Amino acid sequence: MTDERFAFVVVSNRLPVDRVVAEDGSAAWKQSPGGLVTALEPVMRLTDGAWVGWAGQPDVALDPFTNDGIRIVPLALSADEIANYYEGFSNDTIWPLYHDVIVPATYHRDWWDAYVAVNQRFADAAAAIADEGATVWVQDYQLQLVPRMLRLARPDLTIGFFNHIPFPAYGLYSQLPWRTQIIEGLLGADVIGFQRVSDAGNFSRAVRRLLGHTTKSPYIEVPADDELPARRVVARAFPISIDVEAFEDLARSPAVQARATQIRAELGNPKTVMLGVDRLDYTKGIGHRLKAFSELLEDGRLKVEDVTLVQVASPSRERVETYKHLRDDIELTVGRINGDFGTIGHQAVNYLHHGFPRDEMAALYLAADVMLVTALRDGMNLVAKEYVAARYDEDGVLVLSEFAGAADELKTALRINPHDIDGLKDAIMQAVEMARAERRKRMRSLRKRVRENDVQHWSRTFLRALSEANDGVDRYGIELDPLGDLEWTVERPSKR
Ligand code: GDG
Repeated sequence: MTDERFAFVVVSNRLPVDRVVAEDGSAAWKQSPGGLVTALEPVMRLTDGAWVGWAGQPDVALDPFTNDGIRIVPLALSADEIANYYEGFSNDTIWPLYHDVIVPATYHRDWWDAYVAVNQRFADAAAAIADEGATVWVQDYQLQLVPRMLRLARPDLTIGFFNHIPFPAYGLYSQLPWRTQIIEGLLGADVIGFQRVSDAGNFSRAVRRLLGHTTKSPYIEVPADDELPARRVVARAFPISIDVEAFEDLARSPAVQARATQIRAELGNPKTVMLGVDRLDYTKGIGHRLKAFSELLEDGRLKVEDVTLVQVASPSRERVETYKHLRDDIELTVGRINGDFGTIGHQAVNYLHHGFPRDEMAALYLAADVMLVTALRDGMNLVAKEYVAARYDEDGVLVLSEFAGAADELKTALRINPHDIDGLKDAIMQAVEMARAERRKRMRSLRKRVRENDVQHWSRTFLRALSEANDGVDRYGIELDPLGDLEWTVERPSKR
């Protein structure tokens, strides 16, 4: 390990960089372009912060190193741990349960044991490098036990937790055999952040039902137990976002604009290009979207000569059984739709099962007249916000599921219930036929909202809540100047 100490530590399952091994066996680090990295970068640089996480491959033990100004502290996981803690408990127990059991959640006691053991390792790693009085920000559902483990080891720390996925209603959550341990794990944090107000409400209800603690939003009064003193915990919504300015700059670049024109031309310049961009995940409602689209072709309300649906389905969790079945289902459906409705020269669905660079994503957003976000359940859905950020031309129509967290903010999108196929079909037609003036009006208002609540706003608000929850001191000194720009003036936390 290392004897370095840091005033600010982020802990997440995956590191913000991926270890890429070339064919000749040499390894290199590639920045993973997630919203989380963008969100935390400014504060990481100014605090000389460290990031603890797994490098994405089994049994790779590496020393800490610096990447692009951020200290990276890799944590090794064995192949067994990946199978049980990550693919098992995280992705086949918690993920389906927290997404309203769209597919059944699987409960295995040995997966739980691995989850506890690996969470303890993450907590130990963070405890070992956190300076006296440091702030540790734990990310997401793979690490829900870390806050309490960390507090037990290091009561001097200020601890935050952010849940990137939904928190389910108690009727579902109560299925979990380890429901009390998870709640107790999370309550080790000073501030627990959720995407939506309803997620924070579901969590507080679970705390009342399982532990009987007093809650008065946003506070939860946690009484003393055998190991920890009484504390007040904050649980509330902090809707995550994207780096809006960077995304818009990308979309405005001449190369991306030229590529957007080229994409439309390569599709045969149809009247309408529709787009879906998702990890290939059952939560995203890709099947519902394809069903609505194929029925519109079948009904003759859409013609294959006029409309093309581009569906980017980036590969995800390919070793988990449910995801293998999902891929087969989706690809069978796409094949059927293209077989039934395609002509020589006109493909109904342009299906792409691979990842793309960010500038290609921006070009796709610019090329798309209609963006389809039909998630059955989604913490936020950053794709919806990226589409809005890219549309500096104030054009394009966003069709947005009310089951995505983004629906709380993006009120002038065309809201849909993806289970209501007739309603979804009508919304798609409304989007295809919408007049330019109404498109502009709706997109302007979406853009205003997305600009106001960007990812810098998200991290700043969370860290301010964390400072206040602890001792009322805004130790990051995060202030808005009159123009609304961010100013970060960071003091090291006082020794306590
Ligand atoms: C989880 C929650 C929550 C996708 N394909 C490519 C690509 N992407 C990028 C998108 C977007 C991101 O990945 C996906 O973010 P989402 O929010 O849409 O969905 P999840 O991956 O499920 O994320 C979600 C999020 O965490 C943050 O808290 O919003 O609800 O489920 O940025 O653009 N990027 C590139 N190539 C691809 O092929 N470059």
